[in-house]
Amino acid sequence: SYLMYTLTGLKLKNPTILAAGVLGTTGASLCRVAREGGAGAVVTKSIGPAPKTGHPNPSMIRLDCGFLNAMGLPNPSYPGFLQELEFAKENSAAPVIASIFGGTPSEFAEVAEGLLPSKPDAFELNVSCPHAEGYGAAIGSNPCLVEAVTAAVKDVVNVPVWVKLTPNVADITCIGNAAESGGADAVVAINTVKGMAIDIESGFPVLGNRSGGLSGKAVKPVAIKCVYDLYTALEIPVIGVGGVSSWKDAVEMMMAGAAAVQVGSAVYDRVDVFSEIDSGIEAFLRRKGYSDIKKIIGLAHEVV
Ligand code: RRO
Repeated sequence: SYLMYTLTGLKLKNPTILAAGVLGTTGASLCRVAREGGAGAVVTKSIGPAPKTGHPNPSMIRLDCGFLNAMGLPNPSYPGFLQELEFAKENSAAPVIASIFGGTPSEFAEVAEGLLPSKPDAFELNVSCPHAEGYGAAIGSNPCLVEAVTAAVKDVVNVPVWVKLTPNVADITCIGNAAESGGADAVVAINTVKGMAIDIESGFPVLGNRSGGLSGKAVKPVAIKCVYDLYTALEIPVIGVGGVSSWKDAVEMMMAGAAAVQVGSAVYDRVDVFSEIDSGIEAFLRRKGYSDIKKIIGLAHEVV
């Protein structure tokens, strides 16, 4: 098929991947996204070193332009997730990537090692949650820490390691370079954009945590710019994520430089968004006379 290719050593049947967080908390839902949804790969909800209940409700709000969330990294910790990951690995129609987080390089390594028995196809290091005291952007905005976290995980695993970046920094390419120096096999851009919404009748911020991360349509141009800049700055592949809900969005992200695209918010409206995007990309390639998908990756950089 037009869409098959290899990404950081993983064979994918298409370039559309389930983003971390969305429908990624159980093995069964990951499998559903792979089979019914048609995703080329699936990423889990981020898993950490200790169980966390997350932030108080409401923790996710639908806005006109996307979603605002402050889930607060709810997860059962790596021992509690092993069975789910194992189920996903045994039954998924596509590669399964374990998203992990920690507060230090050694905690990241501990979580990665702890999940290895379930044989994830790759790891995605979440150094970019915008509202996670000590866990998220505190690490992801510090190049030295990003390099150390990446190197610590690379040291203990033999599968590809992707590093998910935050857009809430002055220059995302510095952080991307740090991940590459640490040995990352790919970067993923972007995690959510810091945001807030206030209910004017009560005067209260709408999220239980007051502020959180914005995703969906509103963030697509931010993601496109980040991917475009990272494509120029790095040698490793850039995986694009942020506001993709149609094949046109996916093609745009790939032209910016994305080697593959992740879909998050749009999955809440329809799990088969992956198949829909893939058919659209395939028809576009055919119409434009491109023999395979690699022809459009970074195309926007060639136009003078
Ligand atoms: O769980 C969350 O609140 C969360 C995470 Br870990 C993340 O990486 N990004 C996000 O928007 N929310």
